[in-house]
Amino acid sequence: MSNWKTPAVLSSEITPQEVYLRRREFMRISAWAALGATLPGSLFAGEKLSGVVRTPYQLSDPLTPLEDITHYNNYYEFGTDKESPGKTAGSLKTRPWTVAVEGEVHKPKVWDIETLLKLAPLEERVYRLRCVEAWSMVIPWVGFPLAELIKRAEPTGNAKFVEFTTLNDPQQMPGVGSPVLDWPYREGLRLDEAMHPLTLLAVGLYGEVLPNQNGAPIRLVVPWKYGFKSAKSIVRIRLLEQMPQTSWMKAGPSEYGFYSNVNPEVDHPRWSQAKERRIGDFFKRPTLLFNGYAPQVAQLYAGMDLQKFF
Ligand SMILES: Nc1nc2c(c(=O)[nH]1)N[C@H]1C(S)=C(S)[C@@H](COP(=O)(O)O)O[C@H]1N2
Ligand SMILES: [Mo]
Repeated sequence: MSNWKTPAVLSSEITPQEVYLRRREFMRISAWAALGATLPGSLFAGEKLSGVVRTPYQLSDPLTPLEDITHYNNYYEFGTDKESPGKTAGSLKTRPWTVAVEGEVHKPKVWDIETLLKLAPLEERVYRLRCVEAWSMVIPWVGFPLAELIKRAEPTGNAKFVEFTTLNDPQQMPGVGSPVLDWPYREGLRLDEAMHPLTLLAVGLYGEVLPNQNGAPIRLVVPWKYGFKSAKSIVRIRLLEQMPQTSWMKAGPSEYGFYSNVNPEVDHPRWSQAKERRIGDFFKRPTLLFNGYAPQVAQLYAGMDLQKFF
């Protein structure tokens, strides 16, 4: 992380006015939610997360405003347009919530979300998110490394891949009635990618509990891969010997490979990946190999033909 610096303050401590005003609005909503809350200590979207620590995993790029991060979303379970999740994901019930860790592990376990929130120190990390649709954002996530959870499961010698399965509940998710994807939404990583220190399980952003539309209560963030690899609202993590099928591979095998590393030189069959539009910017900027994380992750793919393993 030689070119990264630990900041003097958390981004959530220097929030712009807009964020501050939204936070007050959230706090009003949270106060109402607290009145009806059944579980003491439950955390709702917009509540401030305590004990968040500073880490060197920060970018100097200006942060994308909270308004854009929470109102320009891909979350197909809540509709395929960017505005729907922000309007309808309120119906997602994030408590009670469990995440099952199973498969090729010595210690399978069903984790309660409240326990997961205390598994490891919550870190703030500012990462770029590059969507396969050629736009990008800069997001101050709060979370902990996925490796912290996987190592507690003690993978067997057979474990080579990790499959992520997300919630599939037609009662709460109007989009799963549509055949646009094979539900539940499934994603996968190689075990070494999953154990990489950059790979995060996020539970918040801008210092606050994750808004539903961003994948509450817990979602994956893999900053060097296209955004669709970062599965939202995860309910199951399964270690496997064989490479799992993913929802996007099934939907379009020639368009979405298992790896899906950000690569300006490998175009999507229907559009170029050479440039991207940072949300909020007018001009496009060049896309960076591995989304700019090449110094940290390129060695994972040494000797691989990235045109073939796209
Ligand atoms: N369960 C689920 N996870 C998902 C998606 C989805 O439709 N369903 N969309 C993906 C895509 S395409 C992107 S770009 C990111 C967007 O994350 P954000 O809305 O928090 O920016 O979530 C990913 N995770
Ligand atoms: Mo995306």
